[in-house]
Amino acid sequence: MSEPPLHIPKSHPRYESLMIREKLIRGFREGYVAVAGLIAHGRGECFDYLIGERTIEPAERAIEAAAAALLLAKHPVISVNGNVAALVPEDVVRLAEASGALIEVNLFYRTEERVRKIADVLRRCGAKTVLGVDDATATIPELESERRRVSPRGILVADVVLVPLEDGDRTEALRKLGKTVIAVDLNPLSRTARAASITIVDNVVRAMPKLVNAVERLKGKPVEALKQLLEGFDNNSNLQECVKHVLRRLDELARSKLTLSF
Ligand code: PTJ
Repeated sequence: MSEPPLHIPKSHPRYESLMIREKLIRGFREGYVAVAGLIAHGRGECFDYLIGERTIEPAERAIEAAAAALLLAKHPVISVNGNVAALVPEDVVRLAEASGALIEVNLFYRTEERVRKIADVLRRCGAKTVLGVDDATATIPELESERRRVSPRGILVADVVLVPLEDGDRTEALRKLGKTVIAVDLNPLSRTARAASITIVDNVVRAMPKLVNAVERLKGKPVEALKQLLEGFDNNSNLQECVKHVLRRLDELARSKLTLSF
């Protein structure tokens, strides 16, 4: 905790990845990223290495379907936790504006202090309304974790919920309530990835700006075209494609020279 913030030279070969880490460390020091959020990020980084640290084609297709789902929704909600607030707060606000979704803070390791700090981060990025702060008075049935506390104006009545970076239990509970759940998760094998209606297997830092662009691009399209996009998407085969991508990539890597030359 007493370490000074790291100065990362731009020439560092892993500059971008280290900068992302720094955002989470700063959020942790400022008291709104959970300790487990740092562990979760490490797991995410590992899967990002496996997919090649880029948005793969199945993820592009999931982003299109997710944009269509958000635009077709009557009451879309973007759920924000500590990691999302540290990594992509501006994109959350842009996506809410572009899609008409409400923003709600919903935490696994819920403390009122963290909730308030996350709401402040979002407000500083331009969010006008942040639910789940003083109004997390409703509960999601069958869910025992702190994530069960939701806003009666937000997740409780939402038909589509975007849960970037999630732990699996709530996704399952939301699906059981008949909601469409969009997840962003680098691990195609996680419970969240497998329980969601649409899983974007990508890093949230790449996926969120792409999702904003897709919503802006698809906004003027006729409802029928959006429905077709959504109905043509199959999450199971999309996840299979993601796993096949990793298999192919590892197979190619296993046949190539892995050591670096200097
Ligand atoms: O802020 P809180 O209290 O709500 O807590 C948030 C965490 C993330 C700690 C909580 O939801 C949690 O414990 O999540 P898990 O169960 O560790 O799951 C996180 C998932 O996100 C894992 O499958 C990771 O692979 C994945 N992940 C981590 N970083 C990224 C990611 N997916 C996309 N982009 C990332 N940057």
